[in-house]
Amino acid sequence: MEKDPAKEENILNGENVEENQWSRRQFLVGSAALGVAGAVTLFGRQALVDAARGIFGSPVSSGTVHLYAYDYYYIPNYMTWRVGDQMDIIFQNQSHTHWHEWTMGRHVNEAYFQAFGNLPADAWAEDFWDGVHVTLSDPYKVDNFVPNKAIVTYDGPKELFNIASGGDFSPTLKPGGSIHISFTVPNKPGIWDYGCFVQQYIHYRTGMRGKVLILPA
Ligand SMILES: [Cu+2]
Repeated sequence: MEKDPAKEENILNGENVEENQWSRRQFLVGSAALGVAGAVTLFGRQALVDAARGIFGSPVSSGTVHLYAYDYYYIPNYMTWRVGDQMDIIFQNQSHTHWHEWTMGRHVNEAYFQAFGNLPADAWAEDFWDGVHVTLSDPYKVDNFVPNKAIVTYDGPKELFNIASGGDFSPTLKPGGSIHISFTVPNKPGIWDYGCFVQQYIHYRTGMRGKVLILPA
């Protein structure tokens, strides 16, 4: 799809402070990020992220994107999508020990952070996947999948997806698990957050989160 610099400019210079900051942000992406992933233990996760942000730009990611879950961060942790583009997210849990999920939305309910015991599973006030057509395929070691209000097509036997209810749209993978999520980027431009709320939001609070900038068509 053709870029529209004017519309892109509107997004980047919007009234939202967070959106204004976006143009200065860089992000971890693709094979280059994988190459430095091994250095995490040496330099620390935050240093790595900061360094990578200074190195890479933020091109539009259309087509296939590999999204990796580690303890406790995602690679990439920044993505740029464009309304109307076809996306194929291969979500893969690289942890050998931890369950991880992928949720996406806006306005995380931070009141839950101070809570104890069983917490509500719907952390986002606004679930990005509400009303979005999604096709799931190639499930492997899926702990459970919550469709919430997405319109989901399951490619293959449904029982493999361990469909659950309650909370935000969220594939949760066992260690080593993976799932393929296909969709057309809906008309929801702006900045969205993603994160993992496993273990009473500890993963999210520890830094297991990222952002997607969605540009208008
Ligand atoms: Cu997690």
